Amino acid sequence: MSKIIVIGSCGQIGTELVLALRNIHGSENVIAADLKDECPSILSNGPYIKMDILDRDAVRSHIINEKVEEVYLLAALLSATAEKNPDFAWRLNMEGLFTILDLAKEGHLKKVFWPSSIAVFGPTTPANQTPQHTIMEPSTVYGISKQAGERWCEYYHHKFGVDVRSIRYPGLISYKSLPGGGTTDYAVDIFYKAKAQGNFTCFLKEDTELPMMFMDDAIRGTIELMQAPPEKIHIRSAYNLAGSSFTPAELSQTIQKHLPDFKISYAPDFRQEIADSWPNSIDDSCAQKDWGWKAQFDTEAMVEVMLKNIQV
Ligand code: NAD
Ligand code: AKB
Repeated sequence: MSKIIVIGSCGQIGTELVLALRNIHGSENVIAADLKDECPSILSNGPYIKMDILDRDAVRSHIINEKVEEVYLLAALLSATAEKNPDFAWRLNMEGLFTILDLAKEGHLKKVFWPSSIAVFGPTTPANQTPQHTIMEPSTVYGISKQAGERWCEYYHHKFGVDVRSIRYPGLISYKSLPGGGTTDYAVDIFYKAKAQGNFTCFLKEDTELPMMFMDDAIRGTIELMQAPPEKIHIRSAYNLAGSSFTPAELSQTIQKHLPDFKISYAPDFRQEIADSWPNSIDDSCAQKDWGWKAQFDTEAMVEVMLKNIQV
């Protein structure tokens, strides 16, 4: 059985992705790796290694010595954190990608997954049903790093035959792990505050529509993309993927169907400008056509599962 490593495994996506991959490939074959000293107890059913993606030599040695064949590279700074530390965000988000793409180019890896984001789009992009191929002038350091990363993934595929695959994730909503510094994080926090205290102050304006997705769909989409035969993957930058789009006001109305006394108020901060530069909704017809993608959770279904599972 070939080995898989998930780098950035202790974050919002990594936690759930490691669990899903271990279910498919066996716990001992999926290595969780992260900068953190210890992994969350939820991942204690398999191997964990402390790894800094910026330590190129250590990453190379581990992957080559352990005969790892598939990498999921999730370590990054997200949009809000990146704006506070642009130099480091650029370094972290780009250097790690080159380390992994180079290992693949040298023949050490068979497949690479590296996530992109709706942040590749910018204020000049058509905001509604944003197409796969369109104007991309991102205005955040995070978006610039993701757009550059997409270009490099495509380049390594075309020039060197690297089997790298990617998705432009929307804002992800989950209850098993918390988000780590993004602009869409409000759409997770709102559930904790709704259950714990019955009210929530949102850092975005009430009418800020953004593309979102429930984590189960994101994990399934990631695995389906990685399992698809290479001849079906026609896009080697990153695929648009859509779940459901909503505003903070619409999300709070859906929550109120379950918790009628829930109240929301608004205090927009620096993240409003980031959100205003992103699309309202996404056209994912290329992913549907190429490898059969289809979201399963709409906003109502997502809200029901979140409220049922969040413990406060
Ligand atoms: P996260 O912030 O929750 O997790 C990132 C993990 O990377 C953390 O556990 C952190 O400790 C680890 N990490 C940071 N620096 C590291 C380093 N130097 N070496 C090793 N590990 C390091 O992020 P996430 O939400 O899980 O996102 C994962 C990827 O998916 C990122 O590339 C992100 O841009 C992308 N993405 C996420 C979303 C989302 O809504 N969560 C949406 C679009 C794209
Ligand atoms: C963020 O808000 O930064 C992320 C993303 C959409 O990339 N959730």
